[in-house]
Amino acid sequence: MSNDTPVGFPTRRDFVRTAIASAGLLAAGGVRVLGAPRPPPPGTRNPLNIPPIVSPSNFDLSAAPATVPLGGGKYSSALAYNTLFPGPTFLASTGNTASVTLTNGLSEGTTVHWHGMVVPRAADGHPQDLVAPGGNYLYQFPIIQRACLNWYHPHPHMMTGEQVNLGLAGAFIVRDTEEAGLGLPSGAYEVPLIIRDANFDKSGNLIYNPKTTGFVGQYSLVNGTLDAKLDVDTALYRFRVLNGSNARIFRLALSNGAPFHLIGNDGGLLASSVSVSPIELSPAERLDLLVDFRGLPVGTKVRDEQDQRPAVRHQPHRLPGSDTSNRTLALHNQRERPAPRPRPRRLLPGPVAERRPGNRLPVGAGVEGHRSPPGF
Ligand SMILES: [Cu+2]
Repeated sequence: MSNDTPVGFPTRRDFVRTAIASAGLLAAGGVRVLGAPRPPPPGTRNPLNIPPIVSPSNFDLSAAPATVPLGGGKYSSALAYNTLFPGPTFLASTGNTASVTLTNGLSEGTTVHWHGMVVPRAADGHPQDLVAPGGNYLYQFPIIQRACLNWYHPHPHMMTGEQVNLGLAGAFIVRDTEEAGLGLPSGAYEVPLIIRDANFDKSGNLIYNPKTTGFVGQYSLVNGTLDAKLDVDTALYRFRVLNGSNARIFRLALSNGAPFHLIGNDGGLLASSVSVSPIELSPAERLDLLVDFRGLPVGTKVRDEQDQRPAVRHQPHRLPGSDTSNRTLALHNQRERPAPRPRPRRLLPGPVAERRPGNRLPVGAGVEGHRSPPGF
């Protein structure tokens, strides 16, 4: 599919959309699951799923098979946390305590690993702490780290890739006073984007069919939505982006050439914002991006292009036959509204996070996201 494929949405308010590739799949019983082998016509975009936000304080989390909506009346079997795909977004602040009880409704063992979180060993969901089918496990830990987008997913031995790929993943947002003082976009102006690839069987159900180099899917999902869209206002937006793929690197850019304003990564807020385009995102990595629609006339269409680069973790390289020009997201500025709050004084450009003695900026949480402090 060409990056230049015209995308007109004359009757639609606008959005973030995912252009999904080409092949058509049919569900059992004749229910159409995926689109025909052409760009979907105008008006068929699916509203971007935004997972519900929950507190991790005394929360019951189930992992079990479920049937989940992909948008547009299409459904897939999946493995899901609390029947949601992705799972609910945990939101907590530094100083809170997480108490999450997992109930394993799968037919195999699982754990919950808190990727990027600083947790005690017993709460980290290590493979040796496997929770048997039908079993429960209480993950309890104080939140002792900076504001950051983290995520949670299974980590059982030899089954992690499949369980994550089939749907078990969700976001975990940590807030702190440092972040609160910046006046960043919030509420509807702070949007999680969990981007991943996917493959489907002939019935339209998610399948995990990895090669020796990892799993590479033909389709893109954003927050579990195929061909997603999101209305945006003439405002500053904060996109919390996670690459939830197994082996695919995403390369993101705005089609009008405007840069992203990168304000954070796996380690939380950066010391200063950085204007960058394109930007690459490897599996499990996170980006904290500001996109400014305030200077664009209403009706301006800005696509978020993607260049999907399959890669082997630790050894990024392109694979033969890979799709390297697949459009993923499109942003269409449609609604004239004032920004929710004044332009953050210290952003665009300028310092983001305070540099304080002893407050080193951790860049990356480690490849596997384990950051348990010594003796913890
Ligand atoms: Cu992880």
